Amino acid sequence: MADWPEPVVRVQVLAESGLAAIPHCYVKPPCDRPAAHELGNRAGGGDADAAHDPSSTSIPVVDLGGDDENIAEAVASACREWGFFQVVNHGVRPELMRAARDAWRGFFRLPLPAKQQYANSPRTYEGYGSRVGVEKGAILDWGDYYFLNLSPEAVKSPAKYWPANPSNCKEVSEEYGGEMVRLCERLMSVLSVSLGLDETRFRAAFGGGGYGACLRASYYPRCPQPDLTLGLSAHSDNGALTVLLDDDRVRGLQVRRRDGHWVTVHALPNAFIVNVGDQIQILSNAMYKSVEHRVIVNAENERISLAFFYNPRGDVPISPAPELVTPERPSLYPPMTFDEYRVYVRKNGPKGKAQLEALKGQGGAITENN
Ligand SMILES: O=C(O)CCC(=O)C(=O)O
Repeated sequence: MADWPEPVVRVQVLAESGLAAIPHCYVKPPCDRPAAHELGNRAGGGDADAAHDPSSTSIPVVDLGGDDENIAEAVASACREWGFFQVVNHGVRPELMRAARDAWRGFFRLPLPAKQQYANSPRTYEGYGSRVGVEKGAILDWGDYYFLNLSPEAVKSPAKYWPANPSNCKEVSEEYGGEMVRLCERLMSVLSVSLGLDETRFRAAFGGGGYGACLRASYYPRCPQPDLTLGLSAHSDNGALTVLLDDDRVRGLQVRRRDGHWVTVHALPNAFIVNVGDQIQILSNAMYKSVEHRVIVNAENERISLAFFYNPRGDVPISPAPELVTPERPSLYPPMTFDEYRVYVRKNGPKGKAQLEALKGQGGAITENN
């Protein structure tokens, strides 16, 4: 996996060329395209999707400023119903949230050559990228991104991957990452307690303090045919927890509700969107499920988001917590390390939840053929 199977085209360059029709390699099969009523939503404007889709509701809001029992109950209910929730009163300064978003917006606004020097490869994904997965001829997503490892120190992205411009990008991203770790550690305690376990249980199972942390800044340019494509295909997140800072102006994230409908997330001002990843599904023996989500794009506005991924230590085998395994609910997943799991998922690119489902009932480790 040393290089991409085809020349990489920056979606931003395509979008800025003013083309009227998107190239064929971005056209999704009809079953994966957004429905017309889903494309009418813009933050700051009316609630077009709610108006057209009477079943539209948004993900639950959890107030982290409340009392511990209420927080645990709200998180349990959100995880069972949605696998997604928004947090408010989370303690992260709004100025830092704004600065992080602005720094990455600044990066994507640089001229192409300034960005190209950070072009990534499928070996580590670190840097400026425009695709996930190395399948030749794959249908691609309408978005560019920047990916960085923040932690642990041993795998932290080397200096050459940190954009020198905007000049505060590294400093702000590191400070932001530190706040995200603090928030995720709190959420991990809440998740443990919400399943009747000791508050340290989840963190211990994921390797104690040796967590991994990554940041993905996604940039979704304007798209002349948003009805034919997606900014990011349906997927669940492969790690433990994801904390997303949404664009403050433009919506795009959609979550697949239990009835199969896609619901567009309306982020509250200064809220974070949290979702559980595949590793929590495995550890909780599917009491909490990682939920598919995707991104729609639009013709009028670009959109930016910052996803922070809190992951288990790479070399610790993860399997359902014995306390959550019973004769009626046997262990659903074989032990596997997060490093093995990540290689397996990245090789195939976003495939909804098919990859995690394929592991159910398997007795052994992941192989290249899974
Ligand atoms: O841009 C978004 O809203 C979602 C990003 C996401 O799902 C991801 O990076 O995994």
